[in-house]
Amino acid sequence: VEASIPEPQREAWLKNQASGFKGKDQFEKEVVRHVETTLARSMFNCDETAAYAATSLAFRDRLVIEWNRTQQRQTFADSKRVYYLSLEFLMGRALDNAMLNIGEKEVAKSGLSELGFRVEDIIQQEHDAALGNGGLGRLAACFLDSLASLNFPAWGYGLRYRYGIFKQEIIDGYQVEVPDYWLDFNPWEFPRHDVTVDIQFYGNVNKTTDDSGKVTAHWEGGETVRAVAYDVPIPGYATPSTNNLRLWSSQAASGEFDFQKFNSGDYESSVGDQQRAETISAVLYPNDNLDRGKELRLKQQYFWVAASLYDIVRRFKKSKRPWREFPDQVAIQLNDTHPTLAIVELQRILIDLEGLDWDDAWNIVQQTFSYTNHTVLPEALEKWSVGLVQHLLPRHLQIIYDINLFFLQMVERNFPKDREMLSRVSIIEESQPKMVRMAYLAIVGSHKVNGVAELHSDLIRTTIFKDFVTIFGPDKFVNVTNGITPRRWLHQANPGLSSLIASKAGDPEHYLKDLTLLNKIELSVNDPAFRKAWAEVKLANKQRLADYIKSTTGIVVSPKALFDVQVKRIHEYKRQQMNIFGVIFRYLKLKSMSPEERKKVLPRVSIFGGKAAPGYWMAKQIIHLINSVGSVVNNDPDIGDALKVIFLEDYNVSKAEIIIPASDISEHISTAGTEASGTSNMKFVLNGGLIIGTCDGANIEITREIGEENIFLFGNLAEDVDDLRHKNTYGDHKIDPSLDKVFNVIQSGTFGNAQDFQGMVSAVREHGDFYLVSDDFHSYLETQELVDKSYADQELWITKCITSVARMGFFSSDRCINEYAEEIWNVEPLQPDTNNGVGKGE
Ligand code: NTF
Repeated sequence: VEASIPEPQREAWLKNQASGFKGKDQFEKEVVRHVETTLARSMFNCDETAAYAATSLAFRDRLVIEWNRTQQRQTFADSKRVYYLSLEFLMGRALDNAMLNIGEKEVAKSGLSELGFRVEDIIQQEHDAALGNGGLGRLAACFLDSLASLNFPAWGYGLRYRYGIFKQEIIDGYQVEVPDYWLDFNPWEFPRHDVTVDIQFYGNVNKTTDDSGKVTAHWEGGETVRAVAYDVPIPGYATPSTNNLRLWSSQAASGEFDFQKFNSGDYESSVGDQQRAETISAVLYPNDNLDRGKELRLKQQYFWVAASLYDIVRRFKKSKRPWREFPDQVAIQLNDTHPTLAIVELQRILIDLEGLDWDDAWNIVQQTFSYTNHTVLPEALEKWSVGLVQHLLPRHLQIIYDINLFFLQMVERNFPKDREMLSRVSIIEESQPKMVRMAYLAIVGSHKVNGVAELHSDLIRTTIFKDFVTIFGPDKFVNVTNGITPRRWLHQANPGLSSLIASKAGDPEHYLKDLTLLNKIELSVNDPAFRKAWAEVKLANKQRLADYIKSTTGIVVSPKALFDVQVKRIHEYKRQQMNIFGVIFRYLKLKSMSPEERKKVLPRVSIFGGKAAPGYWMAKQIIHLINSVGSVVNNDPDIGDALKVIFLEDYNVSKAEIIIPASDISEHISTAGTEASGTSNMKFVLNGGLIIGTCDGANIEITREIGEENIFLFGNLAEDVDDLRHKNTYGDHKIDPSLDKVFNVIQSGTFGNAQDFQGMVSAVREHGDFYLVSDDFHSYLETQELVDKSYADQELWITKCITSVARMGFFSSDRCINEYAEEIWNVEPLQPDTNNGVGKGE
């Protein structure tokens, strides 16, 4: 590209190259310039919103320059790229992260202070980018941070929802959903009105035969919707590498409304097409671990997948390489089954549009894709009715049938004796109506399938995907245990702890890039000064949360109390109901004590947070019970500080950054075998909190790393769950006596109308207790008592915390991304110093 520009012009460009601010003075100059010109304001009316806008724009200028250079470098190197396809990216705020990753937070702090602002206040002006539900979307965001920090050439592809996950308000103890319109001012995205793809839906398929007898399918007619690219720069930490997240927005293909209708006076329907097209990317589906099979969701999936593949293929074709080299240039990771149609779409492009033979095309497809499974819950495994796919994507359904046919023929050849295997593994479920099993399609079309923690990967190999291990062999199924970015989840969320760690583990630029260096702090575990500083950091973080609780709920909690936190999506399998039943049990115990006895107990603050999917009735009931218990307990004069119950509304990424560093103990108490990994468990331990949890997901590997003396494990094991469920339904289901007591109190109306909570009680008492709340309750209460006892010995507690943090290095998402790169993608980083002649000019 560069060589084609004549020398004199080239010189003029290079001489005038943009550079962004350097140092505090230039930073201030840029902020003032943006206030005065971009925002058309002045020092007399620059409020915090305007200061946030100007600061972001100054940082954005810096980002864009490195972003352009990185993209040029990657284009020039033409090496293999990773494409991470995810329907969710739960990014949270960008400004603080940009400051830290670029390494200019101190400059911003002193610059803003000279202009009359506190950097903390300015950061808080930003609206979270909440394009995700929970762990799956946040994992995608952590991966983007690691990919850029490790200099991998990688793009994320997603949807630019106009409304992210709803905002939660708690009114009279009930969840109320409020739309999250977050795009009012978003300096972090760049609309690319020149990067568009027209996406087809509906229509029909015609086949033609040429002279040689070759049959070609043509997908014709139907509706067209335009995808417009919006790009978001993703800065790496302590590296100039800045990757791209491309989010697609939908609009009417004509770009305008129907003039004919408009001119004939039919104003309302004239904008109909436009509105229908815009609906596709309008809103994120608010379900976590649940598949609802709605047509609009399938439209979202195809819209996003088709636009992304078109983009990827367009980039590949520029290199003029033969098609067989496609998998050497492109690795596509499917984040859950949501983008599985990409497998079908690439096959369609190769055979229908590029004229490849089926087998050659299919080889390319399989080598290109890999699939991550994030759940074994049957209600979350995606299936689409054949009728719906046929209607919306007629050509794709034909290809799915062909994929299935060739796959089943192979299975039949290799396993002729197992006739039932065919119906078990068929991509088409022969139900009424027939369904396309997306996970099976994803497995068949990928070269690797991974689970997200060891237990989970074992479970998918031995249960839901067992037959596929037999068919494809065990090497196709691998484990990559999840990780979290220590930049956001330690350095940014907990600056106090980060600098204390840095005093032992070396500067942040070092240990945040190689988190195993944390083990150095274990040498100081007995150093009194270090321990004292450690306790002070925790207390300050708890004070910060106590202030936040006071300002949002009006409730005063003591930072000296034990902070017990459960923040995550509300779900029966995550068992917030067990937690609140435990809180009620504690309350009853306190009530039965004499005032003197009560004074001796260790005060506890039970903190909850999390959203319920709007249609998830039981989850909403759980929220209601937590709030109802809170209003009784918090206002009971007998109880005082001994117990407080707090529900923090609208839990999201930026609130997590305040809550997590303040926890003493956090709860990760899913029924064994249901939580694929969990990632907040890692965040809590990394921030010097201990955890109480079941033998589930990544809890098991956390235990292995930090030592079982440093974690409070309880409850039945995954291998016993089936038998227990069977016993609960068909055998003698005796409720745990303590739980029975709790239920009786709920039913007596102590926490308001007993009818309101009947569903939660009868799920356990009468409907088989599917989540084993009663089976685990005794062990849960005992372990909570052990937590109290352990906390009373502060010296031992701090030892446990320091030791645990020291041993958490494994859970960096950098480790995780390196495993994907090596075992699944076969890609290498592109070092920013290997400039290849582009991007120079300093
Ligand atoms: C979630 N899965 C799991 O429930 C979590 O345990 C896990 O930590 C995250 O994925 C990230 O791997 C889902 O949200 C889904 F969609 F698969 F149900």
